[in-house]
Amino acid sequence: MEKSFVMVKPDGVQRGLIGEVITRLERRGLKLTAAKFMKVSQELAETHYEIHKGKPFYAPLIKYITSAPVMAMVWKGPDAVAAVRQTMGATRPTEAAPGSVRHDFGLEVGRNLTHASDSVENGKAEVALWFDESELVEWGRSIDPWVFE
Ligand code: D4T
Repeated sequence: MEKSFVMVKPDGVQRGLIGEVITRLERRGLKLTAAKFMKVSQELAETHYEIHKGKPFYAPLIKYITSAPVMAMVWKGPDAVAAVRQTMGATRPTEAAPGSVRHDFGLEVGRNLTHASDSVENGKAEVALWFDESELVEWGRSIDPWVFE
């Protein structure tokens, strides 16, 4: 089953939206596999956003993501990467679909509240970057047969 790395970014944490994001993913039927509340080091931020190095928004992005704690998580399910991206909404909140987290709570791309892996491949790489194998919890959920076909 696919895994998606999901982060409630510093603005989401400061605005008290950790529970809102978790609730939406839980209600969707996705399964929580790992979670930790943490401050992001400069090194981790730079590795995670390496692809954006050199872009005008890179420096503010690193400053923002290291400015306050984040909630880092792994969510699992069939098509989890696409499902989570849909629940979060497009990168720019003003382009995010109504009902998505970024639409419902956001305005600016530099304060877009959450991160979610954008491909299955990146999902694997991000889970490995943010979590040790020992932090991933494999568990049986009693409702699984009612959510997963
Ligand atoms: P993340 O990676 O944070 O989930 O965002 P997305 O996957 O949705 O979008 P992204 O990688 O294109 O952008 C990473 C991060 O940079 C911020 N950003 C992006 C910004 O501040 N200005 C911009 O013009 C863009 C494109 C927002 C998300």
